[in-house]
Amino acid sequence: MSLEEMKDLCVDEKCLRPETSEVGGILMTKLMSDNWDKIWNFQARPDDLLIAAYVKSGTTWTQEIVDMIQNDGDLQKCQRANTFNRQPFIEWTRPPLIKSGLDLANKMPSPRTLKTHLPVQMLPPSFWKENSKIIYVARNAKDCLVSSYHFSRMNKLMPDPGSWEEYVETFKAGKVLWGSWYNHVKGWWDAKDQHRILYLFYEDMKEDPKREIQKILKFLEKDVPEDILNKIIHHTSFDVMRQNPMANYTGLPSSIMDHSISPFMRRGMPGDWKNYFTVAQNEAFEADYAQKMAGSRLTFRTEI
Ligand code: PPS
Repeated sequence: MSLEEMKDLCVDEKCLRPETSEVGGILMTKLMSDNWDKIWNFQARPDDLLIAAYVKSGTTWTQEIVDMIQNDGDLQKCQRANTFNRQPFIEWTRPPLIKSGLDLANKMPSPRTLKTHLPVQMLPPSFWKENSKIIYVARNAKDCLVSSYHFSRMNKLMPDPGSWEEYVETFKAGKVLWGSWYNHVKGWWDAKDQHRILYLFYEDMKEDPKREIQKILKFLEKDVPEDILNKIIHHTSFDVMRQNPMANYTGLPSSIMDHSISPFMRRGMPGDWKNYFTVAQNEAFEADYAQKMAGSRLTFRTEI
């Protein structure tokens, strides 16, 4: 479908700010929950690679790194399509604007790389049965919150976030699409030693992309020469990806994602939460965080 055709389809306000409903206590768009049986019964393959993350945790960044690795640093090959068409987002659908991730994945020849934001308990069981490799990326809660607040403002396929103050409470209560951040990062953390899961942190990737890309290479059992590794680091840096129309979501019509409200590639920096949280909001957030994360050995850096 051409961009012009997509624009015409998007004039219909009904496609914007979707209805939501819950599956297993997790908020989803109604389109996702109506499609849940198909999502749950999705057939993974043993050579699938799944990139899993809570929303706004560095999914697209990891997708680009993986695609560059799989294509040995060939930029042209990585420009073949938008991120969401290169690596199907299995649970997402918004017909007729965005092709169903399931349909795309089902038609894709192996080996496939797929994306999900599902919490671990909602992952289609075939991924466990087939023992597919999974890369999970986690990002500290406060930066995730800030990023998803701005994303929800600019992306009309997300529920309206309301005011900043309202959104802080909505996030803490986990009443956002794909559910609670706290349960998501803990759930995948607890699963990581029982399955083929590489658990990465956004802050580590920012601090030392070379080290983290090398972890991905090892996990994928790939090796690339030093010059290709440096090319991958450069091409997947925030400043370069921000200019890459195949990774920065500017290919979608502005009636869907309005980058003038807030660009998809917005700030890309750990610690940006300090520009938004008041002292009182931060104190309340920390107290609530300590309760929700009590008993977990999982720790995050909120700045680097
Ligand atoms: S989504 O829509 O949930 O899939 O979003 P996701 O890709 O997980 O997260 C988007 C945030 O990641 C930032 N980003 C990057 N940061 C550093 N380096 C690179 N290369 C990079 N690519 C994307 C993006 O800017 C969003 O974060 P914020 O804080 O909003 O800038």
